[in-house]
Amino acid sequence: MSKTERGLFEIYRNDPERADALAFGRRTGKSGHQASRRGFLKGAGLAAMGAALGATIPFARHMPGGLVPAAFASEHEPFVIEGKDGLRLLNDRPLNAETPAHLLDDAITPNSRHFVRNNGLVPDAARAGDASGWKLVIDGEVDNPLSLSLADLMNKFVSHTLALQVECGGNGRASFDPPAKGNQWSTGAVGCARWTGVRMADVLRAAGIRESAVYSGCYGNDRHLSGDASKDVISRGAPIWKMMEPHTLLAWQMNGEALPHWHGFPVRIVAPGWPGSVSGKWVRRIWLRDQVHDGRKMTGKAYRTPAYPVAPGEKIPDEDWRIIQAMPVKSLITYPRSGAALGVDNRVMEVRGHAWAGDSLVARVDVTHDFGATWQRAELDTPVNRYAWQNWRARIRFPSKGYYEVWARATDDRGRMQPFAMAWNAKGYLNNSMHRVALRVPS
Ligand SMILES: Nc1nc2c(c(=O)[nH]1)N[C@H]1C(S)=C(S)[C@@H](COP(=O)(O)O)O[C@H]1N2
Ligand SMILES: [Mo]
Repeated sequence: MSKTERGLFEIYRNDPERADALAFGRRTGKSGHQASRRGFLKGAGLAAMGAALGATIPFARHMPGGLVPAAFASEHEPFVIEGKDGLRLLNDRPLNAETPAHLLDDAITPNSRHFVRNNGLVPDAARAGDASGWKLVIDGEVDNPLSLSLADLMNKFVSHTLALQVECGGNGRASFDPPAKGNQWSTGAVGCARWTGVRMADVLRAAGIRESAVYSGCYGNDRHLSGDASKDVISRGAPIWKMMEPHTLLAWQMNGEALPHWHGFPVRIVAPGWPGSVSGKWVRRIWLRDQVHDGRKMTGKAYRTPAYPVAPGEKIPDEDWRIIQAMPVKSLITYPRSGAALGVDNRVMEVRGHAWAGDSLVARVDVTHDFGATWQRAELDTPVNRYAWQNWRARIRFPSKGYYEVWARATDDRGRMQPFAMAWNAKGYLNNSMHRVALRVPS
């Protein structure tokens, strides 16, 4: 499985025949059909697109030029990943796997469906489920450095259970045009599990956090891909105020079970609403710093975006890169599954999903079934607790048979809204463009 798989948009532009083969490629190969599908976006036009979709497009007049129908997003074969169900594998070493949108339909993401983003290799003790040798050190800008066992964490502090959403900073990277290098996450590097643990703030206070502490630095027990034990895999952190928020946890349970080895057994940080990379797994040390942490993947361009919008290829001076903090407002359609057909006598359908907004609240979600010409407000739930994603649903009436797309667009409580297409950035972070699903209404 290649890391450099490109977005369909770019492939369509450069090589429409290959794009068609990718989008339609069926291993059984019905060659008669393939011929009529070739490069239709290059000129064969609407009739060919309708033929390829197997339905006419009632709202074709609203379709933006060059739009690649969501029905063409390639279907990947699910791989078998221990403890996981139906995830799409991006990489096996390190393991990177995302969840197809329709498998994220649950209000709380089950362990078997939570995405995995590893930068290195799972520690052996985690794989064996052995916490006996595990310690967490809190040091740096503290009066009273601590070394805690799992039993210390469980017994000396009050535990809390919260539903918290974690999203990789690179989620959505696959739909950047031109493509951005890195794992080609489509929409599935996000989840909202119930995490049990202690407040990071309680532990930092017990360590006698000093006024001089401004930033955290996290170190984990995972192993560098090179096998070199002196190399850190990743060591990120956040301003102290984020660590002191009551929703930032040191968690040892995920949905009522010990943390699965993929997710940081025995203990991980959960710093919700920020790039997932701040939620350090297999944590062994939290170093409080009197400056911005400069560990691996904190410096340079890692998890940073330019301070202003840039054109592809533009050079950005080093001092103009900013560390990503809260993730942007976003939504996902988890039902129906893209590509679904409605029942024969049924032109009304409930569409539903989740929405979240970094450290803000989602204020509204709107849906469209006519390529954005008209919008309908969805019913939106409040979160079960702060930093949980919010569920929404809408009933859509489709006026006639044909091909439709449903798009969802969330707006946060500061008026920030998801764009149709996100401005490009070199590292492919923060893509919160609207999620689209393809639907067919039969005659
Ligand atoms: N020690 C360690 N912590 C880590 C990582 C890692 O590779 N090593 N990956 C980070 C990244 S980039 C993300 S998006 C989240 C993913 O968490 P998950 O695998 O539990 O979904 O873990 C973060 N914590
Ligand atoms: Mo990530």
